Amino acid sequence: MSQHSPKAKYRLDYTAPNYTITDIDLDFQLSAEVTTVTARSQVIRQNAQANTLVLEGEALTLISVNIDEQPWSNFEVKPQQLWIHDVPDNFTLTIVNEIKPIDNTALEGLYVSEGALCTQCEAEGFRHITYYLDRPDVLARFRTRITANKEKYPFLLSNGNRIAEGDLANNQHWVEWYDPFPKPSYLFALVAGDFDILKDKFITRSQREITLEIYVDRGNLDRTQWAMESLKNAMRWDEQRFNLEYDLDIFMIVAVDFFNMGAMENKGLNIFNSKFVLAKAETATDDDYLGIESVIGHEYFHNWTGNRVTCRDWFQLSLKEGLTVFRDQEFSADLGSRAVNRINNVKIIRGPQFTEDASPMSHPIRPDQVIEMNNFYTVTVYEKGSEVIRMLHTLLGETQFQAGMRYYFECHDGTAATCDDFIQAMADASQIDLTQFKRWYSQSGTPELFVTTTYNECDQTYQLTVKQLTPSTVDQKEKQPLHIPLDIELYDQHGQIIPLQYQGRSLHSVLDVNASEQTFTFDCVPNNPVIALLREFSAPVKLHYNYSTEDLIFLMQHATNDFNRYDAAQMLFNQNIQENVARFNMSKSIALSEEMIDAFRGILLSTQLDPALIALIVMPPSENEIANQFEVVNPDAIHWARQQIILQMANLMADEWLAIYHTHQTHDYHIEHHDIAKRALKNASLFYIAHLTDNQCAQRLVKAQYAQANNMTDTIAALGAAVRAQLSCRHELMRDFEQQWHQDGLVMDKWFMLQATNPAKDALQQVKQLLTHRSFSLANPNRIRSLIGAFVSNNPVAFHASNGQGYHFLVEILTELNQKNPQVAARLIDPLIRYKRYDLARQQRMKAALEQLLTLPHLSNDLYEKITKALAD
Ligand code: B3K
Ligand code: ZN
Repeated sequence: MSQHSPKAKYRLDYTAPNYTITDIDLDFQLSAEVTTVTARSQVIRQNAQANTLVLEGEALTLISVNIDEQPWSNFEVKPQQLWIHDVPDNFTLTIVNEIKPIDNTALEGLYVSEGALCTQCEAEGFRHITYYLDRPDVLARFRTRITANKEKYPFLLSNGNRIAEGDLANNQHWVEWYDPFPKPSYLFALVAGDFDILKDKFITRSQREITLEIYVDRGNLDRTQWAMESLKNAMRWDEQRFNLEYDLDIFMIVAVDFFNMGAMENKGLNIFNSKFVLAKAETATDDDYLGIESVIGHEYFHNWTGNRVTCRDWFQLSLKEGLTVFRDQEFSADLGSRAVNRINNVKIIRGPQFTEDASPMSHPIRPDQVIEMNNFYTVTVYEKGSEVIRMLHTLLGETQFQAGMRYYFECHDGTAATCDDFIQAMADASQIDLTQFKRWYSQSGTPELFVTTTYNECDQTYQLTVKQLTPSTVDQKEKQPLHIPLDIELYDQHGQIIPLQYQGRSLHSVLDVNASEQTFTFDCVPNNPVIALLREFSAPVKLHYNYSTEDLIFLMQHATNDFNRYDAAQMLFNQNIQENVARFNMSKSIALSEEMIDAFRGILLSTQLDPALIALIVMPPSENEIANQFEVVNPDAIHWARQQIILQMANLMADEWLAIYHTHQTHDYHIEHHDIAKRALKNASLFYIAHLTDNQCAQRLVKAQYAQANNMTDTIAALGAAVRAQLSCRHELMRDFEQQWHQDGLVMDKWFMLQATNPAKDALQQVKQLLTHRSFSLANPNRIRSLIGAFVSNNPVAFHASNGQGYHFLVEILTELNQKNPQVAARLIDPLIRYKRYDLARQQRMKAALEQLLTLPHLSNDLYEKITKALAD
């Protein structure tokens, strides 16, 4: 058994801090081996009853404690805390301590990335730098002075504005920064290193000139242009759509190779995983470019939603994350294709988010109970959180929503707020009652809507009955009805919209579903209509409605909402997959209806639809999305059914794929939607072509595209098609790619990912061998995710192989990562904690693996929380 049992914290136990800190002066004497930190804080008692100041601190060597410039000995060093007794009401606290950045493999606090020093403080990393009131509701002004070797670290950066600098003896230099905006410690940042810099400026709408700087490893300047473009677009967009202007004189982004997540919104000094900064046509795909745009936007938007208004406590994380994801999604949708963005957002909800709801980690978007905060940076808090904001937007409309945002800032700028504060501001500004809506914050799980309809020919009425039900989740047995906006549309047999009305009043297309069961009646419906339900995915729910194949095909052709067209196609795929999973279990061969093929052929050849939308419509749901429709998941059956459908669609539509492939070629590489869309459809076609029975044709086109590609999107599409379809040319292409790119970690991540998701029987063996590949390192989170993460999450057949080898492998990896990088380890374990979703034989093996992990010496809180939840279930 594990040696400790960490205690959970509960949302309802929140109490205001006993002390606060208004100002802090930080002095760093930097070196990778030992850094000395002097923190001089202005402390004020807030609670008259308190007389001991309790500070958080981890892995620190304490040197001294002074109060009002005098040595203070009345303190105790506790595990992960410093208790300072009998302190005055109002005083200057000076703490000196040492840290060892070089030993910091967890990448939390101050650590080394490729020779540079950088920080990651959210959620509780600042306590790895110095003893502090490391909680988001303590807001202080930070002054930071950094001293370091000038050759090794020519650039010394921190939050705010650079106010002074100078040279010292022994090749040392110093820089001082001051951030006038009070902030919690999690937004503190420091970077020291040698970089290339891309500089630019932005003139705000009030004519202030902002200096923009992007810092990257030397030699990478030619990959920074797009990030800068995205940053300026984000700044402009936030002014135009949200009326929000940047507030400091400088905005910096630093790209580092070693980073646990995507990026971090530190005030004025965003630190990014280099994956979300660096791009040029030869190394980055269209998706990479769009990912950069979205993450640059996301972190920039946090300046208001997160930094100017922050979270009172970590249970409120969705206050900043759900809202900021909503803002970045809208940014991407306004700049690019709204439909494509919406569909990709929905795929995350239907894939990973629904999976999380059905797992031992199920939690509301505002969790109630947390052991390790880092475990709650989840798709539920982020993506479902964003869906909740989107539903508010749907209910209020853009104008009222923006009025609510204005009011929110009016009330809470410069403070640490709660989710309830946000909803209250929205309700007050719009005068809409959001009492029931608030349940979305406290109730976990995936709501299901069961819809039935009846048409009455005599009085030309149409009735829609909606039942809602949220199945129990591990964390919460009882569920209550939610306020669900259900956006619908009715069509006559020609595809014309039938206006919604009742007794002479026209009705809004968004229905307020708020009871366990309710019926909506529409009159003047001239004939039995086809109904489009959940337009634009108006709520993060599972929808059940008995659509006929004919209706689905009709909606693919006629729905006015692009998401609905896609969704109809998904439902069609799902019907067929479910039938064929049943056939697999009876050892029968694949059966596909001809009308389904015809419907997809029609979409593929449409000249009206955006090619990017077509590319999404013709792809079956992922194996993980499919799995969410089954009580008991059979990865082999799901893989087989999906694969067979792909083979059928490839061959039955061979001529069409080839024609589309040839008519959708692009020449010069441009990052604009028109070209991205063309490439998307061309590469979807190539994917199907690779699956043709005419193997020669498949190999010829795949090899030709690989050889001729002038951009990574086309290169990786060719390589991916070869691997997915197991073409024999894949070996030579993969070898060639490796030779060309082995020195470039970010590019190699694409290659590792293909190896990891290879449908070949020996995928696991390959993955194991690649652990010693010259481009791989278990110290770099990007490499871990692209090889190991992709294998355990996106190669379900291999990971869940019935011999249990996949589980053994994960246990070995987690054993190694448990102490080295707990955050990354805890993400990798997710597929294992969901054992209840599989057959008994697999369950037993998965459970045994979890039990083995629980005996690890020094099990991290991160893994402990997930394993114990899983085993308790
Ligand atoms: N706020 C950071 C995430 C921090 C994660 C800490 N484990 C990035 C973001 O959401 O913008
Ligand atoms: Zn965020």
